[in-house]
Formats: sequence, structure tokens, C-alpha cells
Amino acid sequence: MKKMLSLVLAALLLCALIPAAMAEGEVPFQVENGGFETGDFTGWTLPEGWPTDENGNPLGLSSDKTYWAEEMPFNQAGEYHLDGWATTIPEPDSWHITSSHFMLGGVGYITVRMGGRTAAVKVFKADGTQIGLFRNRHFKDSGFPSVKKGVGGSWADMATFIIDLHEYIGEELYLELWDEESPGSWAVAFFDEIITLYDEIPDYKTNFDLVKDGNSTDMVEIQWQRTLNVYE
Ligand SMILES: [Ca+2]
Ligand SMILES: [Ca+2]
Repeated sequence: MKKMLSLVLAALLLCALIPAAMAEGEVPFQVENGGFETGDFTGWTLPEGWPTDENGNPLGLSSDKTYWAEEMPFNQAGEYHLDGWATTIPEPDSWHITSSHFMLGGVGYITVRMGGRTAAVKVFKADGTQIGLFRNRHFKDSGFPSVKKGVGGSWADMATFIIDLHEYIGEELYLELWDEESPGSWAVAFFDEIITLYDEIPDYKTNFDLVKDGNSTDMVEIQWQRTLNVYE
């Protein structure tokens, strides 16, 4: 009886130490299908009226590694990315999609690949309170068609952005991927490879993605980027 009692006490103590959601295994550390590698929008919530193909499948995923005759790199990870052009949503319009919930663990940093002038990530607590807005700071319309640092520019190519959320470690969060409304050209957004769990702080100085440059056989580095929270 005494042993039974101590087991029950131990179980109660364990329940008290582990947040309820984790104990039930409901909220994983990694966002679901963050790289779109299922080839569909599994794990993502799309707004009402999102364009679909003739079979009712939502449009917007692409497996193209390059675009245009110059074979400009997307810097896609794996086999699929979210491609603003492929959504068929007109460029002057805005759109967004919503991720699954995740528990912020590790060192509290996440990374998102984004390209296009109007790409942005919004971060929310589980109750819908917005805590972050992180925009693509890499877009640069000069030096076409090279994406080489210091020589070319950046268009639909995605750079990996490092987002510091460490103040919210242990909290349940979700993301929205946005094509923000904006007049002018290149009002498009591209996303891939959303990773929401790091055991070490990712370093923007030493990390880069390697791609074939536009209209060239040269391999060039797309440096990882810091992006600051501009949510007010
Ligand atoms: Ca991918
Ligand atoms: Ca747009």
C-alpha cells in the first residue's frame, strides 16, 4: 500500500512538472510539414476561397528549382516549396497561410526560407496574440540575373532567415506566412524549410545555402540572414 502511494505521488509530481499539452503529446516542437515535402498543404490552414485545380486541390506548391530562361535559383530545399506565382493569386493581392501549433523548445530560435519583395512571417501565441512580424530584408532588384552577394540582387530566390523567439521558450505558438499587400513590382512571396527547433543558436555569419547562379554554371552562396522583429 505504501509502495502504491509513493507511485501515485511520483506520478502526480511528474504531471505537475510537465506542461499538460506536452504530457499528452499534442503539441510537437517542430511545425507540421514545414518544408511542404508532403507535396500538399498537410498541416497548413488556407483561407476561404484559396485557388484550386480542377480536382479541388489547393494551388501554390512547386517543385521547380529555377525560374525563367536565365534559370534563376529558388533555393528550394527538398522537392517542394510554396510558390506565390503558382498560387495564381494576382500579384497586387495579399494572401497568407497558417501553420500548425508548435511548442517552442531548444534555444528558442526558428528559421524560415523566404523570397519575394512582400514575403513576411507573423508569429502568434496559441491564443491568437501576435508577438512578431519578420519581413524579407534580402530583396534587391539590381544586378540581374546574378544572385551573387555584392554583385547581383535577390528576387524570388529564398534566403534562410534566423528568427529569435527565445523570450517565448516553453510557449505554444503558430506562424502565418504572408504575401503582404504592397504597390509596385515583385509583390510576391516564396517560402520553404520552416524549422522550429534548434539545440544551438544558428549563426548567420557562417551558415549559407549553395545555389547555381542565374544564367551561369557558377555556384554561389546565399548567406543566412538575421531579421528583426518589426511588430509594434
Ligand atoms: Ca521543401
Ligand atoms: Ca502579392
